[in-house]
Amino acid sequence: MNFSYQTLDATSQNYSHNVFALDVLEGLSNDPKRLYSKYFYDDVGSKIFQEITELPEYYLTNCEAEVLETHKQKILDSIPKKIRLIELGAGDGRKTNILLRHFLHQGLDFEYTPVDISSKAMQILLESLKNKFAQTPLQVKGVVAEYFNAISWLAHSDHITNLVMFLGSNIGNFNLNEAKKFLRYLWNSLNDGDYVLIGFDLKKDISVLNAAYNDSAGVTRRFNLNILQRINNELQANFDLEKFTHFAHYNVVSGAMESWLISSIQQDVTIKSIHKNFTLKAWEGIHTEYSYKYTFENIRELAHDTGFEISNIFEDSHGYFVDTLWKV
Ligand code: AVJ
Repeated sequence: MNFSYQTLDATSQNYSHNVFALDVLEGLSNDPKRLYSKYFYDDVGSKIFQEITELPEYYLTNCEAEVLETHKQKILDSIPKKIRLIELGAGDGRKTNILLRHFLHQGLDFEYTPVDISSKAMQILLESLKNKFAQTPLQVKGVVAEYFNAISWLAHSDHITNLVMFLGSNIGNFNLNEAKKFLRYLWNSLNDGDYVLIGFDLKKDISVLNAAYNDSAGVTRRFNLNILQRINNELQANFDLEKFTHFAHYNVVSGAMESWLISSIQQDVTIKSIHKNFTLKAWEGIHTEYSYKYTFENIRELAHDTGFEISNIFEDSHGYFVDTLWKV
């Protein structure tokens, strides 16, 4: 058993701090105002997201766990006996444990490389893996980085077949163009014969979608508001969080759940670290997230347009969620 992690340079404190400030400046200057959803995942936000995955309304995590549990052997049968398992946006690794345990049990020769944007989340993940896999030969080499940086870093590696996992419908945060850009970049960084396992949340009954992003315990509201708290903390701003409403709805045209924070009053916000003031009008919204939903046809088109070949589609019993195995 061997566990370690490294932080890629580009995510080091100073650099990411400036980029955060610039992205906030650009986003709040936009009409409508917007913030990038990747900024949800500071240490606090990663923890709140983990709470979301345990909500009864947030079906995605349980459905995907069911998919992985049901199809773990088929996934294993589809890949070589020696691989490197890379997971983008690993989070707390709860679903991945299903595969790790099965792969170890069946004697797959592999090393696990979780990638996450939050170093705290990475530390917690390594701790939990240490506890769960103490008696096993599991090798873990984590990377704290954003997706694109991680991919270009991983491109340097060779010889061994990669299986890149991008689970949980993380891809849903990208619009179609961003998803294509990301997948082409991934395709180009990988080698012939490498695999990608991607989770997609399927288009479904709107009431199921709405409930998942408007949970009754208000955890998603806290998750959404945390992005403003983060700006208050890190960029010395003064958003009045109490005066914001969490609003999430399905956009039929784009096929995405959209999350907004809507100010119920006019607010003059000062962001000291970038010397900027912004005015939010009463009932003005800040867009914070897209969670795109897919049909099978959307998925086939996406794979086709980015160079991949779909080798398998694994669906849960509700028809809510799929994990799809793609080949380079
Ligand atoms: C982690 C991006 C898959 O979009 O469903 C959960 C994040 N946002 N509730 C999603 C999220 C609100 C989640 N992903």
